[in-house]
Amino acid sequence: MENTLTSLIMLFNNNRRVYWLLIVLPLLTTISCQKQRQIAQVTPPTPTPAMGPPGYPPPVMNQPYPATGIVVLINRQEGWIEINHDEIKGLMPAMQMEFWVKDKALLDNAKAGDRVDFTIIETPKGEYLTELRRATSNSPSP
Ligand SMILES: [Cu+2]
Repeated sequence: MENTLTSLIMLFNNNRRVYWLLIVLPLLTTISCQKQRQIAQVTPPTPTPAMGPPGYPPPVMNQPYPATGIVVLINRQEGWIEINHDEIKGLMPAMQMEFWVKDKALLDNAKAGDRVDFTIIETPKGEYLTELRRATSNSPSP
């Protein structure tokens, strides 16, 4: 074990490429995951991974994560909403992505272009949006 550690440290010291790999590989994985998500829009939520994105802890199951963002697209028929969201503290950095909603009626609370407050819950079966409302503050009034 200690030998492995020592050789790892040596590798780090001697080879700056390893740093690159450590930085670039997770980034690439994240990007390709996002692409897959966009292509496979009709697939139900994938199980929540045990690990969070780079720099984030593993998601806590069944804990509500409050979030904010701007609605990009709503698919009432399939029951998902695409949101350009700000950082969700403790869960993920800012990005544009789709969320499956627990209840399709939630989708009547907003339309594309709205700034929204919403809540995300992680379950072993996937990630769901459980609350959605138009933001009261910071919203450019129409
Ligand atoms: Cu996200």
